[in-house]
Amino acid sequence: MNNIETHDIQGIIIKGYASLPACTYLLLGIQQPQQARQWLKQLLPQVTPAHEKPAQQALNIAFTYQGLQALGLPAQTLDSFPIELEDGMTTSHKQLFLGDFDTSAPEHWQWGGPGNTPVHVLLMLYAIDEPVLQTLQQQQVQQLAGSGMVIIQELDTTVLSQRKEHFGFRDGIAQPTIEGLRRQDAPENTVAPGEFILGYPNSYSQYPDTPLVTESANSRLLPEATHPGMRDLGKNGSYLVFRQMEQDVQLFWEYVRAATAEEGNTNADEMIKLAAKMVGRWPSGAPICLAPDKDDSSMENMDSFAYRAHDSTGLKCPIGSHIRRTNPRDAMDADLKTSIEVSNKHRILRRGRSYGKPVCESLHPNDILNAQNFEGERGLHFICFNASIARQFEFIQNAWVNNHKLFNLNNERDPLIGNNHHPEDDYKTGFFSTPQNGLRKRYTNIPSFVTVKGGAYFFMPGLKALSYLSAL
Ligand code: N7H
Repeated sequence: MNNIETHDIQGIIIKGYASLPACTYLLLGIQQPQQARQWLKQLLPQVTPAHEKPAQQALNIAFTYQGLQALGLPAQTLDSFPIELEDGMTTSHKQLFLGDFDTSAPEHWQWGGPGNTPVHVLLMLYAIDEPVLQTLQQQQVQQLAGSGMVIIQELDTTVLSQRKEHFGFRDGIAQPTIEGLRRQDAPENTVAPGEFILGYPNSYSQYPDTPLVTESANSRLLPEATHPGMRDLGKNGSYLVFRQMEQDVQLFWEYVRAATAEEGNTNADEMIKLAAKMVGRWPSGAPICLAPDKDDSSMENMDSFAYRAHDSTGLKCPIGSHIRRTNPRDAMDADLKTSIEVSNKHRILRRGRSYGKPVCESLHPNDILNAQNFEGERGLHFICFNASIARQFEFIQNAWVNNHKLFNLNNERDPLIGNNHHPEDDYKTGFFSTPQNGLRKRYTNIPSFVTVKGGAYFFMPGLKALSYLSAL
């Protein structure tokens, strides 16, 4: 079994901090490298490692490529990071790859876009409640004053009832279990640690590529690399993907209401069923392939299911639904074992939080539709970890979410988060089909329910690597 060094891994990679519901993200820029390194040095004891179970608060930190550069990391080391980190999310190639067009185009972003102040550091603050968070945030803001750093944005988050996100669906249920940690899970959901944490074998039984530094007095605290004379800066680190995604809750529920209305009258059951088919789970969280007819809250945390045996054609959970696209499990076009192996080479650890005021407290679909006030921005600060941004997050986004021919579907993208504004398309709305016994039913003119408002790729170093960076 792998000896996973949880004392050197930052906590948020391995834990979701469910017991710390209050959270804020600070986006920072480095102005004075020397002072910034000094700031980082005094921050080190406050960084939460993964072996701790923080009762009151937690703090984690990550850097963009430009941030590592601004901190003073030598070019040779910067060159050993993957090209995805250097390119970021906003080159024209990445725009095509991720599907960020029209209102989601990087030129409209609130942060991380070409017209915004470059983001260097992401400081993640978690607390047991709002007052503790406020104190932690104030302390951090004070420590940042005169530190050679500038606060670019403070991104707040919101706790929604019953672990729901703004559309009204329970979230954060399906997560891969990291092999070698104490939690046991079914083999098909147990994934090699090197898929998420650098320095451990991945699903190919290989060590992920890792950034390297030359041997020096400072780098001697880092583990030896396989290359002679080099040290491993990546060990116990991970890559963090951040996308701020605004959700148009009214547009979503109005669409499914109108699409299922009978002679102009709302059919609440059919409306919720169509929404659940788009997600692949009912609002309670119950997987629609196990509860095909109606919601069943006794299955709200159920994640032990697959598609091939009971739902190979998508009669229950449509092939184009959000969860079937983002993790096809055993339903890839291959034998069962290979299918699970292939799906598991594209898993991510999701760690995001919602932001903005909910349209209503209960987040029940009927209450959402009757809500009085839809003003204001709300959405998901989507955050995930992976050891290869290209093979994991970008693959999911490009080859599955935005692939309009996935599994022989025709002109369909992810109904929730797919981008329907691809410049090569002559249609600017989406399609979604629900297979039926007989003819499939095809929904048309699906607008974009989600708009990307910001984003960046970050490297979250291990604790020893943080210490090395602070002494550059
Ligand atoms: Fe998704 N949603 O609220 O509808 N997602 N997601 N996601 N997502 C999932 O299983 C949602 C986004 C994945 O293993 C659920 O925990 C929303 C991006 C993956 O079965 C719900 C947004 C990407 C899974 C949502 C959003 C993914 C998943 C079901 C943006 C990656 C697990 C609850 C605003 C590119 C699939 C659960 C599995 C589940 C929603 C974004 C990926 C309810 C609103 C950008 C891998």
